[in-house]
Amino acid sequence: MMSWPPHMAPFLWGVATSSHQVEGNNDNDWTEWEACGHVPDRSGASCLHYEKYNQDLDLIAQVGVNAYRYSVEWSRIEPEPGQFNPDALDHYRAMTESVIRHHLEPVITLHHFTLPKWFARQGGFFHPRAPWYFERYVQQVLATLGDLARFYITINEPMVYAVMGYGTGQWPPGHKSLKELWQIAPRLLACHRQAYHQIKLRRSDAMVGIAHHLLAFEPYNEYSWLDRQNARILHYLFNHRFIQWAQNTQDFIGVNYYTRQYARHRHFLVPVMHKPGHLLTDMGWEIYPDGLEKILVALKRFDKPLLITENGIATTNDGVRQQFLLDHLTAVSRAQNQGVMVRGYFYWSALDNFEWAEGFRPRFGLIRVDYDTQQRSMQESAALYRSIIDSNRDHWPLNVPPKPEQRVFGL
Ligand code: IFM
Repeated sequence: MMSWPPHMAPFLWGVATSSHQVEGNNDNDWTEWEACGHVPDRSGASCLHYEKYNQDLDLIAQVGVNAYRYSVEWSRIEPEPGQFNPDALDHYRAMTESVIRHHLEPVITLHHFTLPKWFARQGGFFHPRAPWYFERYVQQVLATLGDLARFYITINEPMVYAVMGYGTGQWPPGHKSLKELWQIAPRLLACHRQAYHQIKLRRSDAMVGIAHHLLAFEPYNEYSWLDRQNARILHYLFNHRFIQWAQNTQDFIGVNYYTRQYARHRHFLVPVMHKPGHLLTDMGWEIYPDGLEKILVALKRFDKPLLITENGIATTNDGVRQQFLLDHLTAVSRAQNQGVMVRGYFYWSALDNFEWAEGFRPRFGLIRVDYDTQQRSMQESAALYRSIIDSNRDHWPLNVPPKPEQRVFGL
């Protein structure tokens, strides 16, 4: 098994964002999609993180984390094919230097859903030369950031990208095609592999992985054999298949976990979001911490270090967020007690941000953003996160749950 770098902090405690969701003023396939009225809001200025990153990093450092996961925006770096924008590259270098000055380990995502318009117009990842285009872009990023950053996530949530863009058509390019849904995943894998080797070539000690969105699939009716089989198939196709394919080109497995969905044989391969009566987030997702433990334990078979690259909740009730954080970290600690090698946890998200087809309504941030004034304010959950981190810096496995009487949440 690939060992974790010994010079690393024992556990990466982090927060995460992605370029298009926070930067503001991007110009990519998503801004085109927004302009066509497919989604309720346009990302517009968003959080102006592109300009305000120093101020945001001051706040992020106050949360007590030792790592920051963010993405670099391909459309800024390569606005026209083969033309690399030195200003954008300088920007990400300056930002990464600032991340390090704030005593944060940079964890850099190379593709987080958005594409340069020229690449999208040529078919995006379906272009026959897509792996080569992606590799050329990654080369530029590594030439700029390779000496500063060790951790890279090549692709964020390949299966979500496939389903939303080519299955349900809710995201660009808006296709609803079973054939394309089936074919896009191997294309993404080819790009990942090419990027993986390119990164290793430039920095042999780099830690490279993919951030996978993993859902806790369970049978709608646990007494139905057909529902149980349907759940197993979904679990394989959505959760494990890509990980298995990438087994030899991943130094860690990135886990983005949010919720459970139910498999029903009457809706083959189309899961039901939740059952009546469940406590839901502002995304309409069930809160299900046990699912995280199950997902982590099921990943033991891949024998790789795990980074929880995203876990968080959209809510305007910060008490619920605090409970969510505690319950999910407790689930992580239960998984660790079963021998699962979790090496980091990143809360999604550092800041409130542009939530794709849901626009600005869902509030995921530990730091609240007033979009009219661009004022930031720390949520109380940020202080709770800090206290958990402070008491677990060198603790293995995590010792998360405070005594029950200390739990005060506005539920
Ligand atoms: O906001 C997204 C993020 O871009 C990818 N993972 C899930 C988050 C919440 O939906």
